Amino acid sequence: MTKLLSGNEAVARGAWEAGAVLGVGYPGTPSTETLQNFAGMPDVRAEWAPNEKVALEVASGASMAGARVLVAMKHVGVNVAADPLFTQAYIGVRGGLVLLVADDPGMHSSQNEQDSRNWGPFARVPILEPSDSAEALEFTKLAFDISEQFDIPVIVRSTTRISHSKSLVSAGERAERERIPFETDAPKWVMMPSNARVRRLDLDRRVAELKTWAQEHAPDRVEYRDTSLGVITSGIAYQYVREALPDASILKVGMSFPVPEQAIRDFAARVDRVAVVEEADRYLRTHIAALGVEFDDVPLPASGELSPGIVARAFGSEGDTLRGSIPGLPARPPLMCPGCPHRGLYYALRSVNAVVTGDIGCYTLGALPPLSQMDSCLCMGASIGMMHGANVVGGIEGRPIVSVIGDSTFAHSGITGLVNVAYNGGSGVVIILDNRITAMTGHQGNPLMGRTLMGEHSQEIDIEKLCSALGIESVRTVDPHDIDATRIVLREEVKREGLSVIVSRAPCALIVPEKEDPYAVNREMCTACGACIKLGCPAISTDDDGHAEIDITVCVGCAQCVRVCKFDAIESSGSACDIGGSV
Ligand SMILES: Cc1ncc(C[n+]2csc(CCOP(=O)(O)OP(=O)(O)O)c2C)c(N)n1
Repeated sequence: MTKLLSGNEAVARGAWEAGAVLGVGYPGTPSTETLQNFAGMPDVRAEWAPNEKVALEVASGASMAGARVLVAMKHVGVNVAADPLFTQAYIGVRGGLVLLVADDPGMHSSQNEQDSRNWGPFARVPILEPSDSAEALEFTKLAFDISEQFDIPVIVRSTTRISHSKSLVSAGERAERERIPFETDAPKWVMMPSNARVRRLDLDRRVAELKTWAQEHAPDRVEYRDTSLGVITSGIAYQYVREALPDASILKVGMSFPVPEQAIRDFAARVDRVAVVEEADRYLRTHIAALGVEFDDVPLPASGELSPGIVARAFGSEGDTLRGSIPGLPARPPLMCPGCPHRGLYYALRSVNAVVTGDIGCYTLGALPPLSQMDSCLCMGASIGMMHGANVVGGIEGRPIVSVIGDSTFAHSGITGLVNVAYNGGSGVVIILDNRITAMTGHQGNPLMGRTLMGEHSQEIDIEKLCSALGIESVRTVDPHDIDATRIVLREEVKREGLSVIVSRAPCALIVPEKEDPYAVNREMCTACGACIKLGCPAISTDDDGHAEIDITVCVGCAQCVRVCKFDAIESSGSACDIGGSV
């Protein structure tokens, strides 16, 4: 059956066809839809874990129990999961264990750029690299077979363009598999030094066997056309090479670890000139150079995404490019939505002149003008540790240090940071922005709000009780839409000695079932003071005289602007002006 699927959908389908019974992961663009799609397949269970490390550990247990299991995360998630990943390679698997890792070259929605092919030689795990959805499905199925045949976890590496673009796949049936029976096997599964030393050597043996197998069976593809130029490429870069250099011969690497050494040598021997086109790191180039195979080092960018145009230009031709900015277009920076509760919290935060250690989520947008209330953003969970680090070296300019962290991020890796501050007797104000959802990645559930990926209700974690259980004396809750009340609590807490937590709780504007009536500006009362504009709400703009205007089609009636207006110039839209019909 032919279907039009995105790469993420195809990986989910491939895992299902391969008989995987469990999918587990943590959301992260561009990987998120993989698990969401898997969750919708019959006869499977799928779970969001609080973070990627836990996800991989759950997968490890499922594999030990003999089941096939898919794990999905974005590239930075593998950093979090690296601890179990490296040792899982020593242990190997019982049921096949496949890890979908989606990289984000060009950082469309990430804090850094990483080339996950490097995990291959680093952790000694095989890597398969699809270049379209059909391969995403086929390679995922193959990955499960390789995993069980060579007793090893396998990475399927995708990138944004593979994960998010749709192409045709040939969908098959699900292979119903018998569960592999559990056997007690401590030398394999208990990684204490004496066992690990043995498994370390065994891992090298398994990778060597895989390398031999791969010479015949790896999903690499050779396409001979004009042999004056032979391009070695992989993943999405293959598509760009086909478009930019339609006559070139191509070796498309499908398994990027172990690197297909013999295939590279054979290909290089058949073409006059070899070039390598790869996105992100010099991964293939480093390995090919180590083989002693000569190639033309064409000028490719060292970071960011490739495109057909970039590839064409690297080979000296003009090359069209569909991408790139069109001159003269106004910039459209990302914005918090109208009615976003984070906005109210940041507006209130202005009043305490704090150094704010930030974290990752929609609330990172508080770093942008006009709010400009974030001084750092390192990685998920870092806000609390950074606050503590800055405080224990004597603070910063005598200013209070406040950390801001979202609910999903707090569950991901903030709790341990908070335990650390409590344990070490640290100080500072931790603000947990509890908008009842993992908003930034598209509204996934998380342990603090108690809805699972299968749509079940589960125990909602009580943040206030959790913090109290850590011995934190001051744990307060505010409604961030109520800016004055929030400001009062912030002022009190930054003056307090020691550690305190403020839970800023109001649901994400996109999950509030009923919108309130919109507001409008009474021009007679408006003094053009600009206070409401400083909220940075997309519904508020100014006219030529500097008076505020509210777009009633955008306003959701959160009333934050009403609260910051000292002149009572913002009123219910019905009473302030004729808005011409119902809204
Ligand atoms: C290690 C890692 N995993 C996943 C992500 C993707 N990611 C960025 S923010 C975020 C969650 C944000 O949710 P929350 O903390 O609740 O804040 P909100 O967006 O709801 O304001 C996720 C999953 C990431 N950046 N790093």
